Amino acid sequence: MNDAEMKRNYKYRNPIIQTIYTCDPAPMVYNDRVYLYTGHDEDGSTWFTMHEWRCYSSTDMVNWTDHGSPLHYSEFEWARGDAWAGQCIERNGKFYFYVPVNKKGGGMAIGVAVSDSPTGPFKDPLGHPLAETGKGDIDPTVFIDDDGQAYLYWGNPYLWYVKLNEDMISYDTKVGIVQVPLTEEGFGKRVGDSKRPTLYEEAPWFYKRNGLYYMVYAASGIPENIAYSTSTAPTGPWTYRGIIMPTQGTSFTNHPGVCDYKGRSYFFYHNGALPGGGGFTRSVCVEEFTYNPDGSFPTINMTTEGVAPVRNLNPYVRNEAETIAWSYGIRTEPCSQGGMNVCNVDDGDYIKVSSVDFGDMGAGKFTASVSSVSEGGRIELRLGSPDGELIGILDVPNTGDFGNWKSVSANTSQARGIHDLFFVFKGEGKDNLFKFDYWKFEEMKSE
Ligand code: FUB
Repeated sequence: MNDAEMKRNYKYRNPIIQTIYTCDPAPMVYNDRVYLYTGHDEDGSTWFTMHEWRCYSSTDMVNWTDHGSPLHYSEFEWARGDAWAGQCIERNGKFYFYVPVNKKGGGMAIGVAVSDSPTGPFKDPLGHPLAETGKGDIDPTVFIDDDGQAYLYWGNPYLWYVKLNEDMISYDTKVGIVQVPLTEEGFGKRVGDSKRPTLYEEAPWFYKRNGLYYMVYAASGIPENIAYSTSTAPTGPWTYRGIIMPTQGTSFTNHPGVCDYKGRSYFFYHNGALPGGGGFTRSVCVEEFTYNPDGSFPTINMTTEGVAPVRNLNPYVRNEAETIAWSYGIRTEPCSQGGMNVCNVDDGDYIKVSSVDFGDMGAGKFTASVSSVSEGGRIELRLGSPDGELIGILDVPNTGDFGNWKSVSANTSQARGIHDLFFVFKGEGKDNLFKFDYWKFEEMKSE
């Protein structure tokens, strides 16, 4: 996609994050909400230049709220960089984020960071790696079985696991670090690479469904596809089951994350679809799928349509400006009022919020928290598209400072029913017009 396509492709739902490059998706369902942890490819990267992880969440699978960065590699005092693919899991109200980082002395190792909140901040409780073999310690995946035993798998080119102790920050040293036998029966046969005789490459995603254990992983070398193996036990033996997602998109890596939410199954992955995108500037996408009756995966292809909303958005409560289905031009940043806000708002940029349910009474008033150091600008409220029906215009004044937030309101025409809502930013051709933290509609009052 180029920049012009990005602007006009407001009907797309993939990639699900447009404000930065994201990769290595790891969904976690907690308290009726899907949290999505991702890596962050820095703009213009020509290598896996990644300093932090990012967190997003959604209750409808189409509008994603940006929670910023819950963890930076520098939290690990022993690390020097490479915030690569991680996964977070909840246990007894605490959140455990397993990640690979590059050690100060060199070489990747698996660390763990802990938080009381799914959005962080996460802290390193150990001050040293949780696990390392010295042989490709990347891409940890974690799962807690029904009997309470937690397993951590990881690795490229080898596949390792440990049985985590109940504290989730240590493992059973009597069992130690176990190397999974990468057999042809278990992981398929690779031709032409004597060092990697099976299809297994990296990025394992481990979980259980209906008594069957699944190992979904990046496979077949570069460029990667996504394949999977299953087992009737958490530690194998594994049976190779085939390719789920063929090699597609413009990223030579891919990385799976699978979850169920509201009775539907979702497959997260990454590609290079955003403008400037590619193997080191990737973007997370999601597809809905249905398991075959025998528990096997269907083939899942990358799409731009993505997934349908599983519920509508209520505009009559506070909504974060950084809750976004699709956006053009804008960025997000930590907000001086807490949380995140939308920034880099230039004339012509827009945000789409999907499936907004204005109800039968309809909206009568719109209020937003904004700040500006210039003469400000306008937020046009439109339905259906960036040039769709205009239901109101909010004038954003100069608030004197970007840190000086003001609540401003505008009357709106009586929008009723369910619509995609567009915030279209206007400012006579100017850049950096204002910042936008949150918004809310009020219902039209009955006479
Ligand atoms: O994002 C860096 C690396 O690329 C990950 O660790 C791999 O899974 C691949 O996606």
